[in-house]
Amino acid sequence: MGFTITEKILKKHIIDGKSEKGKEVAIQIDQTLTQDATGTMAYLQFEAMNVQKVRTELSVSYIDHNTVQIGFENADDHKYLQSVAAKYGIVYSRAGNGICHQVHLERFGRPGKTLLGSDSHTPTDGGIGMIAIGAGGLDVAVAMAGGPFYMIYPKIININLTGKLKPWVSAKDVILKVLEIFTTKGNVGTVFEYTGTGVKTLTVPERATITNMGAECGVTTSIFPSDDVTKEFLKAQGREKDWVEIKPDEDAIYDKTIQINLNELEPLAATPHSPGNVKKVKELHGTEVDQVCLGSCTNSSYRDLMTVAKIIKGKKVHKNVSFVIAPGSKQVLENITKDGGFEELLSAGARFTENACGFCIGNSQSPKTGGVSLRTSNRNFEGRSGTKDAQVYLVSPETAVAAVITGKITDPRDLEKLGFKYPQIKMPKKYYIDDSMFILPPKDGKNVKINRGPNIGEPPRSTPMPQEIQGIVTIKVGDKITTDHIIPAGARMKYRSNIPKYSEFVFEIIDPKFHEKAKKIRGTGKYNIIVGGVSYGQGSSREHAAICPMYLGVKAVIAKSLERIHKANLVNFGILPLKFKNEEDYDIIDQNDELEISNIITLLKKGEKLTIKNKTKNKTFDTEYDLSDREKKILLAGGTLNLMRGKSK
Ligand code: MIC
Ligand code: SF4
Repeated sequence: MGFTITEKILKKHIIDGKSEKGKEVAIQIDQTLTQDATGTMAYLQFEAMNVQKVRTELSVSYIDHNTVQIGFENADDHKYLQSVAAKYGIVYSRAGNGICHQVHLERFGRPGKTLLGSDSHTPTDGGIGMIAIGAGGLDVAVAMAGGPFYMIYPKIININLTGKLKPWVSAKDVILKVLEIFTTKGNVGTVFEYTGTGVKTLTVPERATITNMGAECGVTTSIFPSDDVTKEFLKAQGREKDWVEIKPDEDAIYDKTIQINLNELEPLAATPHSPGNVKKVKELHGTEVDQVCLGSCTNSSYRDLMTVAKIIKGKKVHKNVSFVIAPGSKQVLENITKDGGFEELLSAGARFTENACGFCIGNSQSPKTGGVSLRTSNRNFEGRSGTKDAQVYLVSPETAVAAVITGKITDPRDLEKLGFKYPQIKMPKKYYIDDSMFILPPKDGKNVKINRGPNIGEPPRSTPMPQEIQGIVTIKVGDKITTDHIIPAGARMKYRSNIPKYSEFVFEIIDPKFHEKAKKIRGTGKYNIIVGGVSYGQGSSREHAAICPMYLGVKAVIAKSLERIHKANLVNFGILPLKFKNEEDYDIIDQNDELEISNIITLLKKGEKLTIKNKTKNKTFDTEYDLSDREKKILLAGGTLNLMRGKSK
């Protein structure tokens, strides 16, 4: 029996556990990446592990999220991160060098290796044939300290691509098609593996757009083969030696195969407020547009920006549209500048922002009240743009530029009727490369002093799991609650290193009084309990969506289903993640109900179901949990840091 690409790479990295679908395995991590918004907490936790130096082949600390720097907080974080990188042997990518995923793909991604990143879009590097997984900062800290990463041995779904994309249709439309098929829920514990004759028609950055947004389906990761196209890309990056061929065996067995004929795809858009609300662009035709944003880690490559530059060349941005561009990296910006694209975009009226996450995370370029914004990024959750009632659509660069020109949502194929030709962009044979924005660590960082500004606190710890939880349902939420709902980013993100302050914003967009209520309840000796619907904790990997609730005294989450990264973060911070055994029981709980969960330690150890008493309604209901023995130990100890401290005593 042959092997899939995923199996081939995992086989070489599994250090504990059996390759049995649905079972937990421990894998060795070759590379890690962090970004500044999750990184500070990850390194504070790493410091608490008392390790002299990172034990990975490569660890990179990127500054790309909080680069707006209003107030001292972000700059303090950056200095802290720079000093930690020097001390512990980590490469530091300075603010301005670009978005972690784009830069990592360009300069460090290696086929056949494993990458763990404290950002949910780490699977971007699956486009170069890596097993690249997003995780909470604490899991990345453990990997940097040489520990394994624990994952569920995945189901592998084969997405077989045939044909070739037609003009005006691009990689974003492929992943939007995948989102239409698989939606944003129900894909936990799965890997998407792309194969087929269509693969060779896609460049590495196009493949990376597809693997990047697999995160929106909630899969563990997505991966492409490493082939001649990969080799060409690495060669153009001056890294041909990093290439190895990886392809599935002819007789590889997949759990399921779906076919996508690239020829048959047409321009698609994700409509407000979920990446899974996919419609044909032609159905949205004519909607007036206020803003178009090109960039983010999804569509900010040389090819994306040059395509738009060549289409808009000689034209001007429509008078009602604000056209914002955030290039993915300094390398992209320098290359489009050398090849004339920058000038074409600038003279058309584009507003260039930093090579950073910027608009995508809502810390700048918020649209006007009720504004329609077309973005090439990957998430359009309500409020994420910084404007609660903004209508954000996710589209390809081609659909984006069509709106820039016409001022309306326009099927880009219609541009031909207006005399536009679809440009064929040649990928550079050799990129202009300047690595001067990376600061390499000294050989021996022992004497480096860590910079700690006043914004940098201690990583908080949880308390051991009690035998009994007497709690109040502080909030009951519906389906598809994202980590952006739980703890917003945007302007609030500057408090990432200050948990007491950041905690004031838990559930801000649903119930701004949540934190006051939660503190009051905890003050009475009771715990807070969150009740959620399907796919609770979608989206970002931010472990603050567990740390801040923990800080406010949340001890259990009961939901219809939980997303992978968030569930792991809950465990890491000692919060019990439970699922309703019968989904209908969700309906017999109301906000403010008092619940009692008894015999927790005893039943967890035995692996038996937990029956919860709703004291307010005088009813009971059963819950279940997917927890390995390792996760149970973490929960009982009150989180990973407590467990590690206990072990090292
Ligand atoms: C996101 O796209 O939501 C983020 C901001 O990159 C997050 C990480 C974070 O919250 O810092 C992610 O995707 O994990
Ligand atoms: Fe940055 Fe947006 Fe990508 Fe997250 S999704 S890493 S905020 S560009």
